[in-house]
Amino acid sequence: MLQEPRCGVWFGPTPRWLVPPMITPSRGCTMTHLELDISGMSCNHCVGAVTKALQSVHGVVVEQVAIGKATISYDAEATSPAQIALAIEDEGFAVLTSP
Ligand SMILES: [Cu+2]
Repeated sequence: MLQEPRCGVWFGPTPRWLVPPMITPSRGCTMTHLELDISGMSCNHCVGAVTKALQSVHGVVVEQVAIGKATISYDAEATSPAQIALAIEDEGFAVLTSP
């Protein structure tokens, strides 16, 4: 039986709205939009750290990261909001919105 590429692990053509080289959802994959309010961010270094933390989470597509805020989409089959928050907290920031 032919296996469908799992959500979040398929590296295909990058949609215009994504910053390459991001993971793009596979066909039939449902991505959930998520906005996070993050405390402890004060400069571009923090933006970079949060971006890197989010990118390290399997199944996450980073849309935009700014000071105090991150906008992402995630594949609910690959990860969860709790895992995403944990990755940010590992970098020393706090997630204010609990989805
Ligand atoms: Cu900073």
